Amino acid sequence: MTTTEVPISAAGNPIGFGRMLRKEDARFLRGKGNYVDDVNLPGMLHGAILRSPYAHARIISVDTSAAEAHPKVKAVITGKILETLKLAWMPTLSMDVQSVLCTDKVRFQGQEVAFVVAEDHYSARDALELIEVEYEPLPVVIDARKALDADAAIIRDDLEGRTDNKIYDWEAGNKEACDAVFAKADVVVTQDMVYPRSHPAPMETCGSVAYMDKVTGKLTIWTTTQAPHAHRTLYALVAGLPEQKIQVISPDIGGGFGNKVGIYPGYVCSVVGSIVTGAPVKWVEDRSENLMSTSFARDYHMHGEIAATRDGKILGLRVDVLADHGAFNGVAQPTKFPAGFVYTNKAPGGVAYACSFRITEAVYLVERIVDCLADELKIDPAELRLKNLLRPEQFPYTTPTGWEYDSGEYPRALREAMRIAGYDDLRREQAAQRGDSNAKTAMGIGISFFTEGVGAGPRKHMDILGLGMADGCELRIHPTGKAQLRISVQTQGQGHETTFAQIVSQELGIPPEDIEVIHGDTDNTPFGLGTYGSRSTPVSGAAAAVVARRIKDKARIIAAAALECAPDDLAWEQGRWYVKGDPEKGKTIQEIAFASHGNLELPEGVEGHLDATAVYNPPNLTYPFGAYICVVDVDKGTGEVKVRRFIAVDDCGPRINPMIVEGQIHGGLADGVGMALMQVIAFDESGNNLGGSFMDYLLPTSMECPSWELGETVTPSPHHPLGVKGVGESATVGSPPAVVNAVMDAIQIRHADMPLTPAAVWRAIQGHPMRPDMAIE
Ligand code: MCN
Ligand code: CUM
Repeated sequence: MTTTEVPISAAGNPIGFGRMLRKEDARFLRGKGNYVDDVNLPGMLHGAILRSPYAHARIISVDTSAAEAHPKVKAVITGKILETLKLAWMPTLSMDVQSVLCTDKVRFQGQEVAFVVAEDHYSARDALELIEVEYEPLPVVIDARKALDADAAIIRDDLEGRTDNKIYDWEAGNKEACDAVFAKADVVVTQDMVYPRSHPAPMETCGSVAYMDKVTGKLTIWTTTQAPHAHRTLYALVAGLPEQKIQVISPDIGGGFGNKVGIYPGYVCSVVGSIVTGAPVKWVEDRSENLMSTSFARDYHMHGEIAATRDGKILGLRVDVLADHGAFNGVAQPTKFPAGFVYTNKAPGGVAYACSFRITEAVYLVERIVDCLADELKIDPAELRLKNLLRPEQFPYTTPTGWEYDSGEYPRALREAMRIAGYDDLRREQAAQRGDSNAKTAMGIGISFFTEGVGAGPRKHMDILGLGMADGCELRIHPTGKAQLRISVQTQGQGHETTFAQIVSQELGIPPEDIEVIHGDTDNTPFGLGTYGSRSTPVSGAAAAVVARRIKDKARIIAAAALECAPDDLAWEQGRWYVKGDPEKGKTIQEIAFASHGNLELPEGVEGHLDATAVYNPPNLTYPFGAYICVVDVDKGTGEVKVRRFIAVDDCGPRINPMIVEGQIHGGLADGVGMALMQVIAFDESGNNLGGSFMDYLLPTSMECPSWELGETVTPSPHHPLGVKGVGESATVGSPPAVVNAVMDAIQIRHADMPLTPAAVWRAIQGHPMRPDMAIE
C-alpha cells in the first residue's frame, strides 16, 4: 500500500499503515532520550565490578580490606557475602545457573569476582585495584572440539555429578528416513564450516540503577532489558522478593540485538549494593566489559551433508553441530534444533544476536552447502534453488523437524531479487571478466534464500523458566478520543512507539499522533515476555489489533445507542460507525469515546468508557522469508573484498511502516556484512579474549556497505490478525551466507570460513584457508 491510498491525518501522518517518521525520533534527535545512565537519584552510589584476569582459576583468597578502607568506598561485596544472602548463583534463562560473584573458581576471563560501591564512579574503579585476589590457574578449555576429550578440565564442577563439559545433545528429524535417502542419492556433498563467535555490540552498554526503599519495601530497578516483565518475575523468584513490590523500568534502550535479553551479574550486584547500603546504586559497564562478558552469539562448528539427484533435486540434509556456549548457558534453544552444546572457558554464549533462535546458524549452513552442491553439480545456484524451493500450494508446510511454516511464495521472491539484480547480465559480465587474464579483481555473485520462524509462542510450546510466551495489551480511549496503548514488549530502536500507534490507527481510524504507546515499565504495562525473536509485532502487535477490535465492537454498541438503532444496522468505515443505507448518519470514534464517558443511556450490561484489555497467545510462529543477492569484487592481489551491490527482497507480510521495515533491513544487512567480512571474537590458548575493544572487534560502517537495493513481496500470515510477520532479525539471518557465497563464487573456492578478512581471502586463494578462531592477522 502506498501512502497516497491512505487517508492522511491533520499532522500529515497516514491513518493506519504507511510511511511516517518515527515518533520517538523527535526525542532522540534532540538529545532528549532517557537512558539508564541518565537516571540520577539523590544520594545515588556507584558500583564497579572486579573481573577475573584468568579464564580458569581457583580462587584461593579475596582480601578486600584495603578497598574497604578507601575513604569513598561504602561497601565491597564478594561471593562469600552473596552466599550468606543465597544470591551467589542465579538461574540463566535456559535452566542453567550462573555465578553472580565467584565463590569457588573463575570460569572465563572477565568473570565477576567482586563489586565495589563508592560515592562516585571513579572511586569505585580505583578501589577495584586495592582488592587482592589470589588465583591458582587451572588448565583451560577454549576449543569446543576438545571440550569433550577425556583429559579436558571439567569447567562446571559446581553442577552435581558433572564429569564432562557436555550441556546437552539434541537430535531432531527422522534419522532412518534420512539415512535411507542418503544411501540412494546420486550425489552427496559434505562440508565443514564454522560460524564464528560474534557479539551484538549495541551502542549503549548494559547497566542498571537499583533502589531498595527500606521504608516502603519497594525495589525499583531501571535497567537495560528487552524483557522487563520476565526480569521482574525472575528477581522475585531468585531473590525471594515480593513481586508486587518490584518495579522494573526499562527506559530508552540504545540497541539490544539480543544483548539485553538476559539478566547479568551486574544487575544483581546493583540490587544487592542497594540492599546493603540503603542508597540507590548505579552500575553501567564500559565497552570492554560489554565485549568481554555479556551475551555472545554463534561459535558453532557445523558439519553438513547434502544429498541430491544428478539433475539437482535435493533429497536430504544431515547436520552435526557443536555449539560452544561458554562457561554458562544463556538463553533457551528450541529443542528441535539438532546440536550438541558444550561448556568452554569463554564468556556465556548462546544468548543472542539478531539470531531468530539459532536460525542464523541453520540458514548459514543450508545456504552455504546448497552453493557447494551447485558447484559440485555445475548448476547455477539460482537455478538449483528455484528447482527446490517450496511451492505456494505446499503451505502450510510441516518440516521434517516438526515446524509448521504458515505461508510463503518463495520462487516469486527469488525471481524478484534476480530481476532487480539483472542476474543474467551479471553472470555475463562475470564470464567476460573470467576470460580476461589481466583482470585484477574477481567478481562474485552470491545468493541466499532464507525462512525464519519468528514471534515466539504459543505459550504451551515456548517459555522462559516456565513463563509462557503470551503478551498482554491495554487500550484506553480518553473522552476526547485520544488514546493510550500499554504494551508488554520493549523497543530498543525498532520504533514501537510509532508502529504500535499505527496498528491502533489502522483498526480505529484514530490518527497515530493521537495514540501514545506506553511500555517498558512493569507497574504501568500488562504482563508479557518482551522483545526478542522478532516477536513484538507477531505477538504483541496482534494483541494490539485484538484490543483495538474489542474497542471497535464496543464502540458499535455505544454508537447504536446514540443513533437509536440496532448495532447490526451499523457499518464501519475508517474511524466511524454509520447507518447502513444512510451514510450521512454516523458517529466518529472520537464522538463515541465522548459518549461512552457521558450521560448517554447505555444498553443493559454495557459498561461505560472505551477501554479494553487482551492477552494474545499466538497459534504458531510467523515465517517471514527473503531472497538476497550480493555482488562483490575481490582484489586478487590483496584479498580485499568490496561489496559492490546488495539486493534484498524481504517478505514479512504487509508492512505496518515500510520506512521502519527498510531501516530494520538496512541494519541487518550491515550486520551481515560485518559478520561475513570483519568480525570474530577470538581467544588465545590461555583463554584471553582478543576482541575486547572496537579496535579488535570491527563494526561495519558506511564505508564497507553499498547502497542497499530493496525489494518486497507480500505473503500475509494466515493466523495473524493483521497478516504481519516479524522482520527485525531477517536481514542479519539472511545476509552473511549471501556475502560468503559471493566471495567463494569470486575466488572459485568451495569454502572458506568467516570472517573473510583480506588475510583470510588471500590465504584461501593461495590454498591455505585460515581458521576463524585464529586471531585476525
Ligand atoms: N514492522 C512493520 N511491519 C512488519 C513487521 C515489522 O512495520 N510486517 C515493524 C515493527 O512494528 C517494529 C519493527 O518493524 O517497529 C520490528 O518489528 P519485529 O520484527 O516485530 O521485531 P521486534 O520489534 O520484536 O524487534 C526485535 C528484533 C530483534 S529480536 C533484534 S535482535 C533486533 C531487531 O529487532 N534488535 C534491534 N532490530 C533492532 N533494531 C534496532 N534499531 N535495535 C535493536 O536492538
Ligand atoms: Cu536472537 S537476538 Mo533478538 O531475539 O533479541
